[in-house]
Amino acid sequence: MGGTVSVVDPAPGGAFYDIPAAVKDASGVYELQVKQARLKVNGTAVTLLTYNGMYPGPMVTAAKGEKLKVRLVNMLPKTTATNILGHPRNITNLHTHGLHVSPSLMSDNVMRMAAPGATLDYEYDLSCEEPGHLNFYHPHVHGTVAEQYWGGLAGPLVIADDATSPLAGVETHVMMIKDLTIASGVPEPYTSTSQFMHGKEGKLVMINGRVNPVLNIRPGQVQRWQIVNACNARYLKLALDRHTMQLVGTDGGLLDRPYPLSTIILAPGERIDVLVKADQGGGAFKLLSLPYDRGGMSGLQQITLLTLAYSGLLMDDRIPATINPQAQRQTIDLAMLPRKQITLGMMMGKGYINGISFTGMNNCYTAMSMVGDYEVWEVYNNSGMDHPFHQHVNPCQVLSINGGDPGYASLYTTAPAWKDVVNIPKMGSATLLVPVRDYDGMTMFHCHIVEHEDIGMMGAWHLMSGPMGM
Ligand SMILES: [Cu+2]
Repeated sequence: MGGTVSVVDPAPGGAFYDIPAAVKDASGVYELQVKQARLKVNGTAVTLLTYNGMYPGPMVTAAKGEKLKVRLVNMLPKTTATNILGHPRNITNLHTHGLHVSPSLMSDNVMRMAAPGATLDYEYDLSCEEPGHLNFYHPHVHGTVAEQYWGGLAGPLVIADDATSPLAGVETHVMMIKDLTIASGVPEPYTSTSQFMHGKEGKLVMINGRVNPVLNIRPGQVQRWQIVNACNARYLKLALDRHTMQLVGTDGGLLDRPYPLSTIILAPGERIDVLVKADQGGGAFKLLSLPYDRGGMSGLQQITLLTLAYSGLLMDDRIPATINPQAQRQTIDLAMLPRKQITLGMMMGKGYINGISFTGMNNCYTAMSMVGDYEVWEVYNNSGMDHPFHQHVNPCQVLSINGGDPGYASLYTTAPAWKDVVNIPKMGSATLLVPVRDYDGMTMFHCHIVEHEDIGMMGAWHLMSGPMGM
């Protein structure tokens, strides 16, 4: 849209809220109960969809090599109601966004669904995961993702650091950034297909469910912030007043070293892991989301997300020079690799991938890949709006981006970053190197403006093992 920037600068709120850890039961299972809960958000009572009555959901932590077990209990009321897209309400499931795990059976299998009253047991083999990797969980039932996610269903999922990691002792805060508009005590309902075309952006933009919380930092201290953009459609362009953010991790895990940045774009579904050093002596500083034109209809906003307040005794923390020496850009001859062209489109209230609007696994564009191959994916955006392209199971590295923000393109085409969400700029494109590793089965890729996923901007991805596989 462009034009005038509106400034959203709420007064500093209460103390920063760290999301409580989920608790395992006696058999080592995390139980996530999906239920409605009446909560106060920014002083207003609202009935949200929650995991265990919490907004955002509790923090699930696990370690590389573990078997992570989650029991999802759907305690939403039984209903015959459908949403305006015609999909039955209150059916849900769990997607572990970012985990490199099997898409089959009891693992990250988004084809399973739980009706109200039903339970789904999940078990994830984390042998191929990355230490220090920031992920999150949310529902993935086609046609109702946007409403359930907007209604509150999302929580962090963190893979623990190695004990020897230079980040292991650093004070760490997980930040789920999520927006919401409250209307008559509920999340503002979807009333038109144009809301699915634009994607909802909320009037409240919150960190861990709080408006402009105050986070204390000691002068000279280094803190680690693990940040998730869990908004439906809102792009964030983060900047911390008078401070440099040192990027140490992205969607797929930790980088080789810190990358100093004054601003960084975080599209819906993307994550970053940053170090912040309190090197300004004293004072209070705003974490802002700067205006970003994604081509939607929401206009340009500058939003104060958090206030960083210096307090306490002086420290002399250092930013580590190296973080994860294993992180590398893949150097592979691209000439012989299989190539795929994937074109994202929008028309008349529907989203498309290669001309097909997803309505089910038997009616969608299906990409087929051999486990063990590296592939080059050319992803094109034929619309006037940015789309954050998300693929399950296998993260990629970005080879090139045409269009959009030059800083975003230069960062992700040079750093050894693994990505499961890549912003494809309006009328632009990106080329991705996709290793198809470890797991066969059926999974998906889609736009992570979740409204676009619900109206069909999703495809199936058949990971096949065979003579060349595994
Ligand atoms: Cu989209």
